[in-house]
Formats: sequence, C-alpha cells, structure tokens
Amino acid sequence: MEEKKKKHKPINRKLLRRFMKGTWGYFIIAAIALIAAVLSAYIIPIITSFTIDYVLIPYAEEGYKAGDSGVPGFIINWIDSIGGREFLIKHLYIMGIALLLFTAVNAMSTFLRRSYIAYAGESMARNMRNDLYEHLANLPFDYHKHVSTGDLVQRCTSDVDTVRRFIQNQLLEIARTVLMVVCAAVIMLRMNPMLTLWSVIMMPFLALSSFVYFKAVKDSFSDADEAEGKLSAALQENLTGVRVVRAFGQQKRELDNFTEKNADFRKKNLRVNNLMAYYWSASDAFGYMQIMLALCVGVYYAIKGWISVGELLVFTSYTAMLTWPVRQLGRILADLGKASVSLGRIDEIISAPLETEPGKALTPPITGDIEFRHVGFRYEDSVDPVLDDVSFTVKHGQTIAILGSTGSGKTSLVQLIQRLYTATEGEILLDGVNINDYERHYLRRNIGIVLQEPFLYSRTIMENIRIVDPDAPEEKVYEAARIASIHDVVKAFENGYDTVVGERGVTLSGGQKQRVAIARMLMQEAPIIILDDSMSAVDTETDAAIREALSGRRQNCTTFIISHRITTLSTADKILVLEHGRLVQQGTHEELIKVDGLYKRIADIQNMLEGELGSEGGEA
Ligand code: DCP
Ligand code: MG
Repeated sequence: MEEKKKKHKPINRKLLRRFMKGTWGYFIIAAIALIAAVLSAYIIPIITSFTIDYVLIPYAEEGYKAGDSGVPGFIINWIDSIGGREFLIKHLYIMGIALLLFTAVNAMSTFLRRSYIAYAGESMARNMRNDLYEHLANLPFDYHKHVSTGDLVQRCTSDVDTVRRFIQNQLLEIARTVLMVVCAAVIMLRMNPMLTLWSVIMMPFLALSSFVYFKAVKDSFSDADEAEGKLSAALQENLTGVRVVRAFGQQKRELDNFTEKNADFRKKNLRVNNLMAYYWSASDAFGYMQIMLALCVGVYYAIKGWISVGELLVFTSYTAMLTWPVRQLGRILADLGKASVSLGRIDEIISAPLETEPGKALTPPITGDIEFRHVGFRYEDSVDPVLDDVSFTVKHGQTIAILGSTGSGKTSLVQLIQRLYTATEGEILLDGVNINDYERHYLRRNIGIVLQEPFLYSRTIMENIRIVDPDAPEEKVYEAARIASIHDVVKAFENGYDTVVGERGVTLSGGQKQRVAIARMLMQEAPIIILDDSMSAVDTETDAAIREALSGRRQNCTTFIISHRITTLSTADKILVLEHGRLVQQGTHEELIKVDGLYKRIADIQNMLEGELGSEGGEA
C-alpha cells in the first residue's frame, strides 16, 4: 500500500493497447457521438440567435440589417433564394422544431457517448482483471512470498477501478474540452475577434488555478486514500482473526484501534471535501465573473452596433458553456496522475516474469520411479540450505515415508518433486528423465498432493472433491470418499454431499478437512501421491483405516507419506529421516529400529506412550 505514492512511471502504452483489445469499436462510436454532441450543443444557441437576428428583429424594426449569427453564408443565401424570411416569419414554429431536433440529437449523442464509453471502460476493466488473474495464476509459486495478498487484491480491484473510472469519466472529457474550445474559438473569432478575447480572457487563469489547486490538494487526496486503506486493513484483519481477537479478549483494544483509524479517515475525508467546497465555490464565482464580463462588453458592442443581439447571445452562451470544462482541467490532470500510478501498479504484476519452462516440456507416460541425486535447495532469501545433498531412489509402487523434526525440510522436499520450486543443486529424475524436462502442468497433474494445511473452496463437498474432474460420476466420488474414511461422515450431514463448506457454510473439523482433501486427491488418479502430514488431525485408528484402504489403490502409485507417527511410518518400503535438511538415515522400519538414531529414539518414545495410554489413545 505504501507503494502507492511512489514512482511515477510513464504510462505503458503497450499495456494499454493490450487491455483495449476488442474495445476499439466502442471507443470509436463514443468519439463520434462526442463530436455530434459537441456540435449540436454549439448549434443550439446559433439557432436561437439566428431566429432573433434574421427573423425577429428585422420583422420588428424597419430597416434593421439582418445579421447572420454565425450561420454560414451559403445557408443564408439559400434561405433567401427561396424567400425564406417571409416564410419563417409566418411559420416561426419551424425554428422551434429545429431547436427541438438539435436538442434531440444532442440528447441522443450524449446518451450514446455515455453508454459506449461505459462499454469501453467496463470491457477494458474486464480485460485487465482477466489478464491480471491469468498472470497471477501462472506466476512462480515463490512470487506470493514477496507480496501480500491484500496488496494483490487491491491491485486487481481498486487499481483496475481507478483506471476504469478514468477511461469512463475523464478520457472523453479531455477530448470534449479540446473540441469545445476549438469549436468555440472558430465560431466566435468569425463573429468578432475582440469580443472573443474579452469572453475568454479569464479562462487561462481559471485553467491555471485549477491545475495549481489540484496539484496542491493531491497529497490530501492520497492521505485520505491511505487512511481508507488502513481502515479496511484493520477491518479485514479483525474479521479474519476473529477467533484470536475473542480468545484473547482483545475486543476493546481492537475497537479502540478501529475507532482511531475511523476517526482519522473521517478527518482526512472531511478535509478533502472542505477543500473541494472552497474550490468549486471560488471557481464558480470566477466563472460567473467571466460570463458577466463577456455580457457587459458584449452589450456595449451590441449598442455600438459592432455585433448583433443574436451574436451577443451566442457569446454569452458559449462563455458559460466553456467555463465548466476549463474548471475541470486540473481535476482531470490529477486523475490522470492517479490512473497512471494505478496502471503502473498493474503493470508491475503483468511484467513479473512467468513460471519458466526451462526444459523440453515432455509429456511421456509416467510410471513413478523417482531418484534424487545430491539434491540441494535453498529458498531465495534463506541463508542456510533447506536441503543439502539429498540422494535416494524410489521404485514405482513403493511407499516412502519421511520423518523429521519441524523445519527439517520435509515439505520443501516434496514441493521440489512438484516443481513448485526448482532444486538449486543436483537433479531429480522421474522415470530417468530430469523433472525439469517435463511440461510442468503435465507433471503436476500426475502428482496428487494433500497439503499440510488443506484448502477447501467455499463450495459443496461434492464440488470440492471433484474439482479436477467436475464431470466425474458420483459413484467415483463416493468411492474416493470411502477410501478417505469421510463418506459416512458426509452422509450424516443434513445436506450430505451438497453441504457447503467454508466461509458461507459449515465449518469442518481439521480431520474432516484433511480427509476431504485426501478424497479430492484420489480423484486425480495420479501415479504419484504425496501426503504431507495429511493425517495429523486424524485419530490413529482412522489413519490406519485410510492407509489400509489406500494400499489397495497404492499398488501402482508411488506414495510419499510425511508423518510423525511410527505406526504410519513403519509400513513404508523405505523411510527417510531428515535433520536440518540432511538425509541422516534411510531404510526400512526393521533396519532403522536396530540402529541408534533419530528414528529409534522417536519409535521408543512413541512405543512407551502407547504402552502407558493403552490401546484407545495413542495420538502421537
Ligand atoms: N522455509 C522458507 N520459505 C518457505 C518455506 C519454508 O524459508 N516458503 C524454511 C523454513 C524452514 C525450512 O525452510 O526452516 C524448511 O521448511 P519446511 O516447510 O520444508 O519444513 P517441514 O515441512 O519439515 O516442517 P513441518 O514439520 O513444520 O511442516
Ligand atoms: Mg511441512
């Protein structure tokens, strides 16, 4: 969030063009409508003044020279040639109809302009969000370590929104202002250059003061934005951490904290609103002074006969029409600054390098022989290696158990197999091929993993389990759920498999979640299975039942089980013991139990506990 104020990169045009893909049509229609709207708005005063100059006054005053009120000569000539004036005097309603017609054109084109620029803005925002989401989904796993989720969410929502609002509200406003100034200048200069000067003499000051003003209040605006960010962060943290807040009786303190941030937000927002109130009222007064000036000088010119009454009307109308966009210029510029900062923040995500495919992207059938050859690994920011010279082999269909104290690198080891991270030393071979040479999505599809802290979507249990294959028959889901010992539990829920889990639904216990995650993994039918401490929250008996049910399946699967339970570990074909990232022991239960070492120590402790607790306890 702090980054928001930082660097002011130039707008990345390439990125803008990319987001604008498929929206050009909308922009073009909006631009045409804009031109029509401005032109019709300028024609309306001309019609009125033409009616006065060409029709009404010559009719009322004998000998008055009919003015043209800015209507091009050839049109006047044409009306004259068909005896237009007499006709118009008799049928004055025609001028009314003309007025109505152009008002209708103006209304129509304003409508089109607004709705098409809305299409354009919304479509662009959709493109941006899709691109961002797709990019985020394919960034290296490591990326998320460096950026906070809240910041990413903000970039994908409010930054996109800032850009969208700029496109929808301000972009055409710039074009409109330019067009209006040019049109007004052309028409007014043709009528009377001196009066034109008087009518716009204060405009540069108005524009300048608008620039200066909005530049000056920019900081107040970003202060208010920042206060809002802090407020929502406080709220979010409290809602997410609601349990901790309650459990530690922190409501009062959190409330004070929130109240303080809320008061700060109010203060800063009020300040912004006050500043705006000053500006709009002062610039209103300024604008009216300009109109008054144009009117006074114009009346003098009209009395002198230098302009006609109709022309006076045109001048005052145009002057009034111009003050609003000119006053807005500074704001547009301020918003342009904001939008470009937001675009820069979006750009930062989009330009982050995607996960690379360093190898040959092979997709051969996978049987599941795995070999680690002197594998070393460290996270980008870690000092000590997390894994150091790890070597072992697994034949397909075998079960490998991994034991190690917390932080010893077990999770890191299995994540290397999935290529969520890349080994920094040595190589990992799958069926004799370096895993870097597999196409990464293919590789991951062939590895079923149950994470240490399983994540379930806020959807039904059914949807959660068949997430990889939404069309899978229900029977298959039940089958997987039975193996994971969760079928009966789910059946007992009121809504069965249609029970929604997560934020809007029921809360599953830790063990239930783990088992749903195991069922979900089974649906993948992958040749390699990884259970990262996936039964830690499941009681020993259920653990055994699941392993029993799994073993039927497991025959053609290579299985990695990370666990702290000797009962779980002991059935494995091979046990790896990790200590500070080093493979200190490997072998079968029978082999390891005979030698002094970590495995034997833990086995002894657990056996002792088991003995003391009797058969019904035994949580390791
Ligand atoms: N580590 C890190 N960055 C990460 C994950 C871990 O720097 N994104 C560090 C923390 C540990 C070491 O790496 O010091 C090993 O972490 P593991 O998650 O691999 O450890 P375990 O899975 O063995 O621990 P646990 O039993 O607690 O799950
Ligand atoms: Mg772990």
